[in-house]
Amino acid sequence: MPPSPEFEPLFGFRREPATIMQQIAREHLEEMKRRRTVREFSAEPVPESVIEDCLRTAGTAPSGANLQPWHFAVVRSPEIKYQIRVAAEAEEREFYAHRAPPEWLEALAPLGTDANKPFLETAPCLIVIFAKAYELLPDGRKVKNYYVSESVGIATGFLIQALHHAGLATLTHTPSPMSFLNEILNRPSNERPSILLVVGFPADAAKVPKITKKALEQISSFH
Ligand code: IYR
Repeated sequence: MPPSPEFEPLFGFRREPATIMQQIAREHLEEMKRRRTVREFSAEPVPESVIEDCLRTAGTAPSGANLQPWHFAVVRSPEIKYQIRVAAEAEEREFYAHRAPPEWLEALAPLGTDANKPFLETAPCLIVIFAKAYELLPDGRKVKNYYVSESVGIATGFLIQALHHAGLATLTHTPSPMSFLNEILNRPSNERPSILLVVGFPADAAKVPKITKKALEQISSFH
C-alpha cells in the first residue's frame, strides 16, 4: 500500500500589492540581465559556505514526484581540476576537429570558443551536476526517477541564479561525452553528468562575447 499523503499549511508565501510586485519583477529582471557567462576566471577562492547555500537553493527546485534526481559534485582540488581539464580538452579537440558538423561550428563562432579550457584549472570551483535516472538502494534495487532532465535542468537554473545573486560568475560547460567525470569523481553508474558548472570571480580583464538576448515578442505569445 502506498503511503497516504500528508498536508500542512502553506507557510511563508509572500503576497504583495501589484505595484510592489511590478517593482520586484523589474528589479529582478535588471539583476538577471547583469548575468553573463564568463570564460575568463580569476584564481581567487570562493567561500565554501556560499557554495553550500547556493547548492541548498538548487535543492529547493521542484522535481518529478519530488524525487530530487540530482547530485552536485564540488571540485576544488587542483589535482582533480587538472585531471578534468586534461580529459575535457581531449574530448573538445575531437569535437572541434572532427565531431562537430560545420553548422554547429558556425553556430558557435560568435562565442569564440575552442578546445582550450584553461578555466577548468584557473577557476577555484567546479560543480559537476549529475542526473540520476534511478536511485540505487543499498540492497541493489533500482527505484526509477521521473522527468529527470527537466528536474535537473530546473535545479541547474536555480543554482546558476543563486550563484549570480551571491556575486559569483558561472560558465555552463558541456564537454561531450562527459562520462570521464564518473571515473575521475568516482560517481556510480546511475549518475550521468549533465553539466559542468565553472564557478568563481571573473578575471580582472575578462571580456564576454557581444551578443544579445531575444526580445519578449520573440520568445512569447499571450493567448
Ligand atoms: N562543448 C564545446 C562546444 C560548445 C557547445 C555549445 I552548444 C556551446 O554553447 C558552447 C561550446 C565547448 O565547450 O567548447
